Amino acid sequence: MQKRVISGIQPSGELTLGNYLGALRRWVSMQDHYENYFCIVDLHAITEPQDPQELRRRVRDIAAFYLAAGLDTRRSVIFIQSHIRAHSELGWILNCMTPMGWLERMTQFKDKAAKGGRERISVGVFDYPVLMAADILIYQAHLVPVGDDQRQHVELTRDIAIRFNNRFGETFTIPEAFIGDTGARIMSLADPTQKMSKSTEDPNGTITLLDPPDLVRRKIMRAKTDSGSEACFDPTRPGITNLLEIYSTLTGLSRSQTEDHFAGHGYGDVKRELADLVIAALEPLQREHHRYIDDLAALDHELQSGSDRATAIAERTLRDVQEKVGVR
Ligand code: ATP
Ligand code: LTN
Repeated sequence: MQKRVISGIQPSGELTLGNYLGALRRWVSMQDHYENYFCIVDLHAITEPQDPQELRRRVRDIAAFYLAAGLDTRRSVIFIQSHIRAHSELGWILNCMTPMGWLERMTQFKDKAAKGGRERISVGVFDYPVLMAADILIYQAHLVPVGDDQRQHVELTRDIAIRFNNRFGETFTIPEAFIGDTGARIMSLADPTQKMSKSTEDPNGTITLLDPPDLVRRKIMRAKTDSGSEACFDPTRPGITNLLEIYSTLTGLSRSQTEDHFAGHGYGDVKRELADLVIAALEPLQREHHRYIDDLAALDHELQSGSDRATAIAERTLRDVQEKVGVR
């Protein structure tokens, strides 16, 4: 039996190069070896305020990118999280078994609480990891391919599953985070100490998957680097390190091969070559994306059939959990 894989992206902004390298591109490469579930986690996106129309548009936009990047509905179940009610229902049951202290230790929550203030951020932000645990556990997934920022959430999912199994008997598969050696943490081009992220306010730091070539080039040429000149991976020089990291992830070269490639070249050369590389990588993605967006009826049809397949599996787990807990 093939192992099961589940992952998802929030429709909280335009997809970024970080989402592509840390998540989407890896999913595509794993597709043949696993039984795959990939969703668009709209219920997670609404933990922050979203415009309803814009949210609906982005869900389809991301679905189009899933397909454009090469996810194939014959090999992967592609669906929208909110279409499967069982995620929310399992989420509630898991809420009742998760100590608040566990959630208070989540760095994503702590960061958001520090920035937004506890009076402003929603309970959803606090509870976010429990819904994510439900997403994962409901499919009895073995592996969760994500970027480095999600490692702690997958650990929490394991803790929740182990605790449930101990109390009610073997119920959930204990999942593992599956994080790449490269590309797991692409940093902002404007502030390389911060993660590149789709909901950030600084557009110069983020390359989105729909950026036209001239904009990609401009952002990369203006990327913040230090005053050094030698192109090498060095944690004290996060700007150039980030550019080299993107380069090595896209080319498949190791870090030392990347340094050898740029030996004797300055930062300007790295930026020029990287810009060409990123533009070339985005071109087919953008072309295919347009093709899927041009036929929304076909896209919706694919999403509907993904929901049907996902529902069948999710309902089975939910029923088992409800019976064990005594609410069925
Ligand atoms: P937001 O800004 O709304 O938090 P995000 O851009 O961080 O969004 P998510 O939807 O939270 O994206 O994450 C989707 C997937 O992309 C996750 O697997 C996450 O780990 C990965 N990912 C996000 N940003 C990066 C990044 N900068 N580098 C590598 N992987 C990333
Ligand atoms: N929190 C994740 C998105 C997410 C997810 C999931 C990832 C929600 N549910 C289930 C993997 C499996 C993030 O990437 N920000």
